[in-house]
Amino acid sequence: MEPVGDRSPAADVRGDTIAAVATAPGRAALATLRVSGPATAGIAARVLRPWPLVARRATRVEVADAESGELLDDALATWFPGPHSYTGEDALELSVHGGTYIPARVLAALVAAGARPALPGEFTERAVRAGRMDLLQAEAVGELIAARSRATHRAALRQLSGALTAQLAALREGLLQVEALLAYEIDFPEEDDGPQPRARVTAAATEVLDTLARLLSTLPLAARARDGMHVVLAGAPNAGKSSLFNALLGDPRAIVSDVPGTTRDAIEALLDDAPWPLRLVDTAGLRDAADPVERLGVEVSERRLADADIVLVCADSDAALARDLTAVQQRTAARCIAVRTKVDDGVPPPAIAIGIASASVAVPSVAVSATQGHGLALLREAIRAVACEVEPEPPESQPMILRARQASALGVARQEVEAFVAAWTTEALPAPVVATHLRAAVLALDELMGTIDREEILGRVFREFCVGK
Ligand SMILES: Nc1nc2c(ncn2[C@@H]2O[C@H](COP(=O)(O)OP(=O)(O)OP(=O)(O)O)[C@@H](O)[C@H]2O)c(=O)[nH]1
Ligand SMILES: [Mg+2]
Repeated sequence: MEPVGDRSPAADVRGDTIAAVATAPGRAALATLRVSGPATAGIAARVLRPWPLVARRATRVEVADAESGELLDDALATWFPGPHSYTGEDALELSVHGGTYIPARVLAALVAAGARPALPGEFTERAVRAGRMDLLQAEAVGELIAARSRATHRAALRQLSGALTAQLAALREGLLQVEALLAYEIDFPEEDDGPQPRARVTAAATEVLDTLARLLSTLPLAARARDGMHVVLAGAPNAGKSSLFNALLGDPRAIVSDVPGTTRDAIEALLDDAPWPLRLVDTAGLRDAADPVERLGVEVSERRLADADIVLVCADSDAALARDLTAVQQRTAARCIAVRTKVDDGVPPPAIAIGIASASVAVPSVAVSATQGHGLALLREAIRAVACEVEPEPPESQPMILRARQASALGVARQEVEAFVAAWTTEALPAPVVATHLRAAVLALDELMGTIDREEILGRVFREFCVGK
């Protein structure tokens, strides 16, 4: 369900029993309700027949209103006695018929039987409190639900598996190691030729800095996974840009007509692809338009061209393609793909290679027919290949920073370690004073992992969540 604004941070410490509809409202075959807390069995006994149920096995039940005895639904119930449940508490999941009426009535019956409607993210928050998952994994659950592309889905799954947690734990361990080396320096300052010379402290701290930098460098990748690669379709009016845009999407989103200057505004759509989703942008044809509205559209096209990662330069003749490719390259630093449009018989005209080669050898070229579907798969492949060059996919083993909260905590840790290294190498301050920077870096990581300032951080993280999750 949609996130709900207000969330009292202290509410969930009460240990009462919560209930929620976990699926989105509206017409649907099924809906799921969840109950969690110490009174779950008592509440289930009042609304379900039969009860008790075999643990962790979906069982067909009747759901009834305890007060009136009215039958509400024929449903499936699964009983998860704590601690072997999502939340770590006694929990129940009900799969009822969907729509708006039945889920609302069943929730009301659960509340009448003693449950409290759950706050956004309260089930996952309880899972964190019970140690069933850590805070970063809980954030990954939020990201997983919000995922709109293969790239964000993969990144969220990686974080859910604990990859980021493991790397942060290793970082923290590294910092403790530097602290230990430093403590030795503080205790035995005179032993210059001791086993832990100053350089070892510097080297250990620099290693921590490298790991921090590697993690922080993944933040733009998360944005890329979310926003996609900007692929702008450009060219002269009537070149077939909107037709190609629609054909790539498999959906007639943009208006197509034989009147040049049909598209006036940039139209965007997200097309999921690997390694990055593609943000396709159809634009107004580039020309010196007399019509003021069309001219505005051309200005928008020029702006979109400047911001593009990849431009599909579209033209329906070889001469126009060579000319427009040059024109586009003057307006943008983006990578270009030359697209010869309206090749309905599927055979690229022999001149295409020559025309493109004279403009720029590095530009891949593809011949397509939007109406017949020829060349579309090749074009997708060409876009994918260029996208991988613009932004290579991170290795599977590299966890990504997905949220601003994570980036800012790691940023603080990096600043502190940098300040430590600067002070330590210049020997500007006594060791115990320099050591405070290391402590501050450890605290930033602890806050990130949710091991300190827990109440405030949990409140902040789960405010963004859905009810029922
Ligand atoms: N035969 C054929 N006609 C096409 C193809 N693609 C586009 N057309 C036609 O070309 C004309 C222009 O197509 P659009 O997709 O509107 O062209 P555009 O580049 O978006 O034009 P503007 O928005 O005016 O800049 C329309 O009449 C389309 O039906 C194709 O692959 N084959
Ligand atoms: Mg158009």
